[in-house]
Amino acid sequence: MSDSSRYVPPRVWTPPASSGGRFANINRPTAGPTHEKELLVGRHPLQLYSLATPNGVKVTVMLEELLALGHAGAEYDAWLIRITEGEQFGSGFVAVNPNSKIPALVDRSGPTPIRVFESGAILMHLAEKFGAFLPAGGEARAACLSWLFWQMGSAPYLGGGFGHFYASAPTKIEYAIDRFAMEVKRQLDVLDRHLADNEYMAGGEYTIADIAIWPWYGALAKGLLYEAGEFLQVQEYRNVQRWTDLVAARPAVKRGRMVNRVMGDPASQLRERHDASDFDTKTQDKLSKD
Ligand SMILES: N[C@@H](CCC(=O)N[C@@H](CS)C(=O)NCC(=O)O)C(=O)O
Repeated sequence: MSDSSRYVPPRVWTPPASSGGRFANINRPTAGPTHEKELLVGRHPLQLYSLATPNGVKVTVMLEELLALGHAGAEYDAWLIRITEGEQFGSGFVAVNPNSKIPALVDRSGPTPIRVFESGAILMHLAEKFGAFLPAGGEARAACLSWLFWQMGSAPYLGGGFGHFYASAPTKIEYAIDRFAMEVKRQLDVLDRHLADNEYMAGGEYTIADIAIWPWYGALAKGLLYEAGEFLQVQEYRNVQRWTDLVAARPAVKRGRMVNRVMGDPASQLRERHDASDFDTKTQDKLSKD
């Protein structure tokens, strides 16, 4: 790797042998599959291919919320995609998501399967399909969609910007960390001011805006992302703390965050979910006793 303070970009960029950093092995400058691998299909109408990162958790929380409301059509199989092993580049996954990123959903409830990728699109697809967690119209719908798309535009500065340079990059670059810490603190303040006057993101009602924002900014507020709680003084954002606790207390949220999880307490890891009873019988602590 070159000394970044002396780096002069050449006229034409060529990929380095290794860019360093924690995710260097999955970075490449081209799209498309790297190998043949079909996706498995279970018995439920909805097939999810994912991992319990913040983007993945949005969808499993949504599905668990829909099931909790009694929508049997939201039954799902959640298959594990290990992105650090390059499984997002298998031919079957790329056919569902040409962008090779989790989460990806195939809705098999109709005559022809419908593929949906991008977590925001998946949340909207499910909300519209079941008529839930997306207000029907007026100010509440506009607020819900505004905050949903705020999350889609903002989180890359948190993950790809701040998280990358603070926690994953091979060298600590003060300029980059300052730039993205500034932006992330600004984003937390945006949320904090809004949540001072609103119980949930879209007003009085829990919606897909909360479901999208909580896995990123709730985790950040609790110091669970990038071990950056003290660095960013997250406890100062009192209204974000209140809302984070409110969302975290929901039973469907507690279940949704366990699905496709491969890290942490074994009792919190339900690596694949194919039945509601799996939460009681198939978590890693139970499986490893077999
Ligand atoms: N905007 C996308 C982001 C998805 C995304 O970045 N997924 C990451 C995990 S959180 C991923 O699959 N990364 C694998 C890779 O970049 O190769 C969404 O909201 O669905």
